[in-house]
Amino acid sequence: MHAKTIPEDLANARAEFYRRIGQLSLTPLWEVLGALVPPSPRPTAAPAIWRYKEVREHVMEAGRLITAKEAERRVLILENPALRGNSSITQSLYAGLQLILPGEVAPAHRHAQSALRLVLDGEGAYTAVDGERTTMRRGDFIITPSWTWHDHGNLGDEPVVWLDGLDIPIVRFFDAGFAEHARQDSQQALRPEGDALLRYGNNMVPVDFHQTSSEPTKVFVYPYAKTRESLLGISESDADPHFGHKLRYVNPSTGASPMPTMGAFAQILKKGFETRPCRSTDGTVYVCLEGEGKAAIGDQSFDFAERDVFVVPSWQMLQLRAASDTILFSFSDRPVQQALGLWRQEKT
Ligand code: GTQ
Repeated sequence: MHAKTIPEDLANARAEFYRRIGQLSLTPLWEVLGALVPPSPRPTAAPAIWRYKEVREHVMEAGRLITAKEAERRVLILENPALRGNSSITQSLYAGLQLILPGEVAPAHRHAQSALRLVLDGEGAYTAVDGERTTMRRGDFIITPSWTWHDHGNLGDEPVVWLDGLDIPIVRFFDAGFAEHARQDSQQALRPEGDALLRYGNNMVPVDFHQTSSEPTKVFVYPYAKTRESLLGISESDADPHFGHKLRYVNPSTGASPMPTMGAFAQILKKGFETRPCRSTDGTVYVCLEGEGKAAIGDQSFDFAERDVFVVPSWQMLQLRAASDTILFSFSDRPVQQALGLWRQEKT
């Protein structure tokens, strides 16, 4: 409600009324309506960037202070500076940098929360999902859908770091979180590496396999080599003024997002390209996989380089400029908002 001047005795009567009804856990809507039903989104999340060259040494220091097994997951959470203490990068999403050292195992567990990984640094690690391993290569996009068993390990000789994206705040919002530890740290291999891609990832699926659009894909790895091939292959054609060349990852058997709660995207911006400003209601986490550039987010501006992570809160105008050929990965809660009829985008 707008602050109007009202007679003092009326103001006192109201205040006394609020106090009295407060004892019955009642509160007047008219004092909060404007904040509850704003004319446009007012995200509490702030634009922010985590520069890999600054955070890497701290991720490595965590590796000297705690083992992957003791930590269960050795992760430094990327906490939005305006949401400290919430383990959130946006209102609905969690992100973190996970480290696994040579010889280590992050023991098998499963949970209601869905996770995605984007491999940033190092070689030789694997993730196993429901009995199948996949080698983690830089830029690979790997998913562990809700309630799938997953463990990570490092068979190589260098530290491996990836970005985790989870729907932790969404599941927390619904108070719908469950989790379980497996009896064994590493899952028994039920299928050879590559099996899921062969069965579900080659524009074919098993003959009697059908899914609804809310089911996650069985394709749990989207190799960067394929993503890159597509982006580079189309990059000489006309660019979209707002997105450059931008593709979304799909569940190939439904066309929906790989998992129901998080959508993921990859785009290429050629050297010197500047996108026109655009905003959408899905707060989005970006990762620079190749190249470098500048991201203008609302009234702030960030220079980004390879492996940097930055966050664009809901309804903040985003304008990207590529200083060299640049490939960006991004993820958001877009499929949730679309399923609920809430998602909006504005191009200017
Ligand atoms: O790899 O299973 O960053 O369970 C947070 C929670 C990673 C994981 C996170 C998790 C994981």
